Amino acid sequence: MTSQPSLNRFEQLKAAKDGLAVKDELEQFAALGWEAIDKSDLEHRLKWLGIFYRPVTPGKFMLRLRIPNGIITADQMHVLAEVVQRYGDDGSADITTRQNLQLRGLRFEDFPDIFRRFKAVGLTSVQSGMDNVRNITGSPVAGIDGDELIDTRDLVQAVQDMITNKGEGNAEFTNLPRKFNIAIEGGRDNAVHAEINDIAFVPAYNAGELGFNVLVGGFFSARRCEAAIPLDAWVPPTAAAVVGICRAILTVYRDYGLRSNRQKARLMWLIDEWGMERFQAAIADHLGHPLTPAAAKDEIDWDKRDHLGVHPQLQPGFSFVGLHIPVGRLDAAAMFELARLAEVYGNGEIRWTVEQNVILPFIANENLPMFLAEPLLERFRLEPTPLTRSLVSCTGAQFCNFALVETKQRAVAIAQTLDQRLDIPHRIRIHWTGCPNSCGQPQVADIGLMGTKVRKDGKTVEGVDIYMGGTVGKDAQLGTCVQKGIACDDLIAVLESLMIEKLGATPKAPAP
Ligand code: SRM
Ligand code: SF4
Repeated sequence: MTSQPSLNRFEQLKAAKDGLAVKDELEQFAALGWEAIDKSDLEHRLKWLGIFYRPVTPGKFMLRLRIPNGIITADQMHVLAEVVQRYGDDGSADITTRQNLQLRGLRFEDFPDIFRRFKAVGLTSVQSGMDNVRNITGSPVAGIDGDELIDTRDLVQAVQDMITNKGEGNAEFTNLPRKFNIAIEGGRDNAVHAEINDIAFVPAYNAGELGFNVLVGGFFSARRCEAAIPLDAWVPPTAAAVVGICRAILTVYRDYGLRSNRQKARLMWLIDEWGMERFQAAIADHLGHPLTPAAAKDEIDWDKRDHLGVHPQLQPGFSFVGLHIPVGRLDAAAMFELARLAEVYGNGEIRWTVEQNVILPFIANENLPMFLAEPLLERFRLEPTPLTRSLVSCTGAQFCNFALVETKQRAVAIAQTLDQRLDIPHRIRIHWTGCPNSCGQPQVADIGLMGTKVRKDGKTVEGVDIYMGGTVGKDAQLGTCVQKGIACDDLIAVLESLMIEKLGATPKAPAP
């Protein structure tokens, strides 16, 4: 590691004791009770196991999983549903903006048992928080999309296995300077938002051979948001090549990433400080061979799909069906039902999307009518109303102590109201995020709403800054802030005007 002027307090915390060390102490912590756990272990190191203490709901913990490529089996889902069910009304799960699941309401004393059950079905939550690589995203229709270029599933799994030592925890990569995101896109529509990841792989032909161009340094933070930039490197679509370059970049970042100011610790800040040439040379040095220059163009040339509804599958005679899960919130009953539907009608797979929705693949076409009549589809619809359809929301004030506003419930209520009032000719993607950390990715949305506090009638109330102009798919571009400090109570009127003036919406004709 380079010597750096002074280490920030999180670096000191990690130097005092590695985050992963709590793995061996879990049984003891559970026996003692969470109140007896040292504060720095409770609030920080437990995140290396995916366990998040929630100051908003003390004693009710959140567990963030790792779901490579967003795919789980019905057996795994069954276990997750059983875990959530234990906690009655406190238990729930959220589909995250990284194609992942977070379980809520968990009691600390149950974690040893929960982890034993996870191990039995091949689930892991290791290294999913703090200064680790987050859930690795891949094309949600990998292996079932007739237009796919590269199947990302094994590649994502191989990268996760390298980083986490097959889910057991890997001390080599548990002390990065900051969080780190990796995405592998195998389709033409950039379903994973490649450009907002620290490393992104996008399909590209190099002299007729299909592989990936590599992008680096994309990230959002309260201080700065950047789209990823080309590393000017191309790799073949093999696990060895993809894992190799991820390992090289992570090693360089781990050893040279900036550790004094935590606000400047993401990968892009190191690239800025070094310049791309020096960064590339360091990666090549680690690989032991020069980088193959990037292909002149990538193959992302479609608009982004949302996968809702029934779609013919690569495999003849089968369809995949995308169901809309309002702002990604699930309860135990819905989780059991999804597992059942996947088993009865599909091949047992359940897939999550970064839009916080679900895809059930391998539904035999002759069974579609029966499947489409299942009661769960009245709740999780194939064709929701236009604004509800493309709604994404971060956790917000219900569980997140960074939040400046409540997000999920408000997001749904406002979308439903505007859906009743407006005819929407084109999809309008609205993303809510409860604070400037941007977990809800407001910068990729047509309309992004970022929580803030505003003064109204002499009082401080919940409000938002409005972002617009985010585009996805081909030519993806980050949106920017267009209006600041709108009180949430005034938001419906402001959004209604914006949609009419700028996005082609028209008021619905009054009912006769
Ligand atoms: Fe995030 C911190 C939730 C995706 C940027 N994020 C948090 C914490 C852990 C804060 C906390 O301890 O309370 C939130 C947990 C709240 C809770 O109880 O759920 C949280 N982030 C989420 C999730 C659940 C939002 C969602 O509803 O989907 C997403 C979980 C993804 C996953 O499965 O791992 C989530 N977070 C993101 C994304 C979007 C993405 O990855 O595409 C971003 C922006 C992209 C990026 O990171 O470059 C994001 N989260 C942050 C940041 C700002 C990072 C920075 O460099 O400053 C923080 C704050 C931090 O890390 O200090 C943060
Ligand atoms: Fe919490 Fe802010 Fe992230 Fe929303 S954006 S989950 S409020 S940290």
